[in-house]
Amino acid sequence: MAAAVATAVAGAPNGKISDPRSAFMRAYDRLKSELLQDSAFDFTDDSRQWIDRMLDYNVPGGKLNRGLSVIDSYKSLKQGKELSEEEIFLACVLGWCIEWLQAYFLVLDDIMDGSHTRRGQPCWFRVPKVDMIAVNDGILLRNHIPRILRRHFREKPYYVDLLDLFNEVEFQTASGQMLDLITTHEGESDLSKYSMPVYRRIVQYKTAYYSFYLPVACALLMSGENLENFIDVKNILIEMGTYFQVQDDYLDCFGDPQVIGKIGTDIEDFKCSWLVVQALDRADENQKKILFENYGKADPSHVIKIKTLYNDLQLQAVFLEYERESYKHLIASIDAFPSKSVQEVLKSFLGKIYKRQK
Ligand code: GPP
Ligand code: MG
Ligand code: MG
Ligand code: MG
Repeated sequence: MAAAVATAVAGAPNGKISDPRSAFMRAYDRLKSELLQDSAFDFTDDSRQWIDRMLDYNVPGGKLNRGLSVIDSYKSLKQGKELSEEEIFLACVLGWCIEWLQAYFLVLDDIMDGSHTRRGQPCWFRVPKVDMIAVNDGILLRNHIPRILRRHFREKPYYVDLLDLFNEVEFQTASGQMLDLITTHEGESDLSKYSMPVYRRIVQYKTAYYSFYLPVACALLMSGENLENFIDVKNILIEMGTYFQVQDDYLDCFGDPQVIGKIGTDIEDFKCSWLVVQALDRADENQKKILFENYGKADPSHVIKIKTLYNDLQLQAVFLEYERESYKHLIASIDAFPSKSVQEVLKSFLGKIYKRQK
């Protein structure tokens, strides 16, 4: 798998993109400076500095998997043909639009989840003098996306489809976030309402569309494809996105905060996490009592009781088995695709997340 990841990052030996990551970072600098010169807003020195710092703090510091996948996927769809500088740059721009979208979601999600750290630093709203200005920064991040798209894609035949795609995916994600938040209220009055179908619906909407479908859909639009012809691809990507969020939930409890860059809050927040759904499924009456009495409480003594119960129920082993099975199932579904380039896109994406530790 390490080799697959290396190829995905460095590009196939016959391709022109020898180092997509550095091309990608150069595109970030250009997009940022364009936004800072945007004549629609009369920047003062202070306001320019605020945006500059806010962008650097929130946009480029993640794994960049989503953004880099646009370039990677576009390259596979071109079946080894050399990409022009222009094509590489445009794929990078779409990749950054997804990273901007992600930054917008994370700034607001961290407020809603009461989180403390993100990507190894305090959440943006916890930074001195930021506080609830972070809400407006989230709105600004979101508004940067159509400005970037207009500047670079306005003349393209697929411009309207791109705008529509970003709007649709944002709507799906916000709907998923709503399900995540209101389900938590239902769980507080009756924890036994948490089940696998409830869980799957939340994560499909809050994570899978924007993290998995969106990068590939961007690459397809750039290649001149009609998204309506790729419903099967979309369904596999949603499956992959669900697996990715199960990993996120697992790492929230069992991951190393130094490695994942964030301190988990799912137990304290009463979240409908994959772990609590599995625990409810396996617990006897006594263990259920422990869950009902301790889940969703901020005090560390309660949290530790939940973690001990997760260990007693061997949820780490349950997760490893789930991971193996999901991988097997996804590979089999991908292999059933007639198009080799679509297979390559999907396998490369899966290779980036399989057994991830962060
Ligand atoms: C991940 O949930 C989902 C999102 C980040 C989407 C947020 C959507 C909004 C409209 C704000 P999570 O809370 O498990 O993520 P993390 O563990 O990274 O905090
Ligand atoms: Mg969160
Ligand atoms: Mg959340
Ligand atoms: Mg999480």
